[in-house]
Amino acid sequence: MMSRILLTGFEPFGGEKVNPSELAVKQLEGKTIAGLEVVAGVLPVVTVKCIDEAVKLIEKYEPVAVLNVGQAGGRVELSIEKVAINVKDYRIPDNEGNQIRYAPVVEGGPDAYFATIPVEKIADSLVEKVIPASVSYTAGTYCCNEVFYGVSHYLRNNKPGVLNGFIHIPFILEQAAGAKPPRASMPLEVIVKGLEIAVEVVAEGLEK
Ligand code: PCA
Repeated sequence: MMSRILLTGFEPFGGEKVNPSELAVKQLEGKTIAGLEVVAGVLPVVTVKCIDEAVKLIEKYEPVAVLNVGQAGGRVELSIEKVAINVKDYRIPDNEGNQIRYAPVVEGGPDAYFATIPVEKIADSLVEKVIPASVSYTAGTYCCNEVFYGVSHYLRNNKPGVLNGFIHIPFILEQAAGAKPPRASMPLEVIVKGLEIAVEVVAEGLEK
């Protein structure tokens, strides 16, 4: 059986009609990239449930790597996240109205986890292929960081060989055209291409 990589996006939140992370992972679902079969899922923007859904998908698909993707409105390039922190401090309520302040993701868990995908190599490969990208040292303290931390914690304790990481993506053009105040954006095709390159780099690292 072909090895799988799980890509996850999120449902829309914060009053947006779409979430580009959902659109992007759906475009890649079912493709084979560098010998990896892409499986995909969409996570709720709801505390705890977001991690539970991600873990469910991992147990269902048994992937060799997990790449969670989320929208980071305002960012101007693809952000390859280096670190997940054990903090939840929500800037806005989640999609079920939970407004969490100053709480850990996992009570008593380690302060932080580094991504186990080759973060720096992915950022460099993207730039080399003329896609704006950089390593980011904060995934925030909202649902995205929560999923990144929760998945890191789950894998470390249950499936230590499985790689994981998180990529934040900008708004797409449809979310930016006519917006006041103006918003940075990137075409969905470029984001999809960028994720494809990220998967290729992850796949290269898996080959021994
Ligand atoms: N972005 C949010 C959560 C869901 C998403 O797509 C975040 O950056 O935390």
